[in-house]
Amino acid sequence: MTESLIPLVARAEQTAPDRIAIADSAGEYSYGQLLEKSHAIASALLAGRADLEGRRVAFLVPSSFDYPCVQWGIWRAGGTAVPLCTMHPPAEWSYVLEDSGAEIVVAHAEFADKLAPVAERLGCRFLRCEDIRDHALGALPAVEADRAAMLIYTSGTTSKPKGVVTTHKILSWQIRSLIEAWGWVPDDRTLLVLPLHHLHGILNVLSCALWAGATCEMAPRFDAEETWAGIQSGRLTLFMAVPTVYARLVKAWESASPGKQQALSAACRKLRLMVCGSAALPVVTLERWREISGHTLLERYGMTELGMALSNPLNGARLPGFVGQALPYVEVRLVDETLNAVPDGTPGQIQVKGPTVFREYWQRPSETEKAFVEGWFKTGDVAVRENGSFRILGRESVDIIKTGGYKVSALEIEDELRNHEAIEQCAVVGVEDPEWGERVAAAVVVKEGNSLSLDTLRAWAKERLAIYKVPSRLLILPELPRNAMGKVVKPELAQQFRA
Ligand code: MCA
Ligand code: AMP
Repeated sequence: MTESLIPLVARAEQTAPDRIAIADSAGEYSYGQLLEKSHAIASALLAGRADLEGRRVAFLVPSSFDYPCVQWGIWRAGGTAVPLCTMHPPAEWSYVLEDSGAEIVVAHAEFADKLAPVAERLGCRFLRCEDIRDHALGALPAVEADRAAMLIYTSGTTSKPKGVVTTHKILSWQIRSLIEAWGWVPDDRTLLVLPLHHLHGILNVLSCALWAGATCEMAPRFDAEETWAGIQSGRLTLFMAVPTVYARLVKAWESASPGKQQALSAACRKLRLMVCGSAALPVVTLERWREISGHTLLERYGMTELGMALSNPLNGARLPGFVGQALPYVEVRLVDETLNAVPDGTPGQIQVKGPTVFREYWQRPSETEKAFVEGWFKTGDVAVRENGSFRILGRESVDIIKTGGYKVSALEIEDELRNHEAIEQCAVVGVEDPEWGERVAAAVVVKEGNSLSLDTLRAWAKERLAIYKVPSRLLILPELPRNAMGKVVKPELAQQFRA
């Protein structure tokens, strides 16, 4: 058979077929099995066609061996993979299916009954994982590396999430950069505890492991006790997560008996690397983790549009509060409003260029155009460089909130809350929190004669929004603080929550 043009698949074809690629709660699966199952799924998706020609295929599969089988199956059939989130309510799935124009939807048995009506309403072809994973192997198209591989939805300064289009070539540069920087080898074994509708889990953990010919253990979701058990197994060499996960692991360690604490700490020392990112790692968490595990977490900075851009070194000093330097194949500049490079010690916007940068926002040409200047992607994040290392200071927009490592848009949440029958006006802000980084906080003016509690608002919002977008703080105010132009003064509102 001819070698796949999809770089990640081609790597697997060169890996010994009996090497273990994935371990999940049901067992262990080799690279050979991954190639065979993804071929079977690709054949079922094609259903007699020669090539899906970039058609979007959405899939809802929990973190398990089935996930890469379906993802690669979509790729090998020539489709664009659109991952859906297992925790999302149907309203969020519906938005992604509609916006991406998904033609086919694949669901794992656990979610099929909930997703089928959404897919059918939108006229998508609906397939159950168990019906396609053993399909007869057919001919596969030649899928060039320039073809779209993934559409990942990310919130931004617009109300609704946008689809970030990454090609196979871009994804392969994003992977190569991390393989080189963090020294992935075939003997590595990692544990994936992150959701698989975002890049951190998809790229840094799953795809890097599979590129390296290493093994990825896939947990269905993060659980502090089970993650500690994974670390204690002595099998792992690498672990990557968001700051909230490390904060939870610290909490679980602190509630263990002294004997258990000692055993857990000793187990951490068997790992060669522990990485943290997706949101600012509080220095207190870094230090507490160092006391517990003996590891200085390697903090890095990334974005759905870029993969990873900045990283502390694998070998060499990792500075608390800093995210290090540009990764291989990534160019990074810090500029002021006039696009002049700022000197060391002066804040500027992070802008990024290189083969790892995404192609476009799906069907949003003007948003794509606005996101770049002189060929550089404008991250909207502000940083300073000190002694050659970058320190993130924050974001230019108050409307972007990072909570539990998830980026959410205050505008999207406000738009949804305005549909609540008791809400007259509302404004959403992020409020600092030691566990979540930031919490989603809503200030509301209720309509006359109505009342609203946090519990009723949360129950209502959970039907419409992802759990991490649902406000966990509520302030009922007689009026919102506004400036002379009538615009809500969000910093003042955030201050009221802090008070
Ligand atoms: C859930 N809860 C929250 C939040 N999320 N409360 C406040 N803020 C939140 N963000 C509440 C739920 O409502 C629930 O309460 C209770 O917490 C437990 O919910 P659960 O879903 O079980 O939480 P969890 O599973 O423990 O979630 C914690 C988590 C998760 C594992 C840290 O948030 C997570 O997986 N985060 C990672 C996200 C990620 O991968 N981001 C990467 C984006 P109740 O019971 O009352 O309802 S990619 C990126 O950022 C770039 C590329 C990069 O640089 O990596
Ligand atoms: P996302 O759009 O979900 O990919 O989130 C990307 C955003 O997460 C970046 O633009 C940053 O604001 C934030 N981020 C990622 N890593 C870090 C980090 N190490 N420190 C601070 N912020 C980070």
